[in-house]
Amino acid sequence: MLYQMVLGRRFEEKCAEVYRMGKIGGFCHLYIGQEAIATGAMMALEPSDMVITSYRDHVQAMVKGIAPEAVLAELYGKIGGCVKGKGGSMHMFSKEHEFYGGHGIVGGQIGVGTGMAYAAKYKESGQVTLCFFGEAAVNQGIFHESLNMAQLWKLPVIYICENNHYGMGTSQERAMSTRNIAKKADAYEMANEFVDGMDVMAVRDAALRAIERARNESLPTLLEVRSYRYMGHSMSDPGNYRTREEIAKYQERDPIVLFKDSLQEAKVLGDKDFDAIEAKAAETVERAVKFAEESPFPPESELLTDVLV
Ligand SMILES: Cc1ncc(C[n+]2csc(CCOP(=O)(O)OP(=O)(O)O)c2C)c(N)n1
Repeated sequence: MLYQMVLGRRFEEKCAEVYRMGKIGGFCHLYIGQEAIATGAMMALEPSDMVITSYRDHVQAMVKGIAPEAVLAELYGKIGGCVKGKGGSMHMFSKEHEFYGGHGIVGGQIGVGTGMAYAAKYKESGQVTLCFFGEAAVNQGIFHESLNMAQLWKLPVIYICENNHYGMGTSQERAMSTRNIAKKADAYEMANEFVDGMDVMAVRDAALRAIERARNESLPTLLEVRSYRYMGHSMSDPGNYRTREEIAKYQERDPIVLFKDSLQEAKVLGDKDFDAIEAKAAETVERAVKFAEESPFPPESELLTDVLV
């Protein structure tokens, strides 16, 4: 889990670097600060379980098993990308890895994820669905419609609200009448939990409880996982709506540092082990950059394949 978080962080730092060099075009939303959520929740899944998320999807895609090379090449718009360079940053996808996007419409994936869980139940496949979204998506009607149906139809789905406190430049306080998102599930008599998103083990434990409920009882759960994004909403956001002090306050509880310290305290991780993790992550990122740089752009013949027209 520590390696996955470090890889996610170093990968996205590289994304920011190459974005500024003009290698990546269009939107690019980074996950830096939130790594413990994808890592803790998704590493508790079976490989056959399904995941769907929003546009902040690079780290989720890698934790689900999509190669960093394929994620970075996708960001570059190259043919070696996981969707042949046609999706870009917001639309990572791999049926092979049971990873169903990457969605740009805020909250849109909540309805699709609920449908995926319905399909799994109908087909008796035994798969659990993890559906990630931000706190701003909770104000969308589809969140409420989906939770109602999931509880009514007893669907094996886990809704993970990644509460990073801001929807673009709007703070949660300015947009939502209540602070407590987990409790919204009470309206549907759905199990719910509040989770510290800076603590990867707390996320994993809560995810395991929800996964067991989904797999063994076919019941949904809403997890509100509180975290913070260190970067702007996207690469084009200078983030003037929050202070340096506020960012620094959250960085004091950085999820990677917290987990590393707890492993060192428990004497299961030495300094050299951590250096080896950093070195492996750096090497993996460099390999991904080389692959993305060398991968060609899609040929013209690809223009109309895999595209709904
Ligand atoms: C239906 C819809 N409305 C508005 C937007 C514009 N928009 C893009 S991201 C965003 C903020 C979403 O914030 P949140 O759901 O909390 O996720 P986060 O970006 O914090 O991960 C908005 C309003 C959109 N993409 N879709």
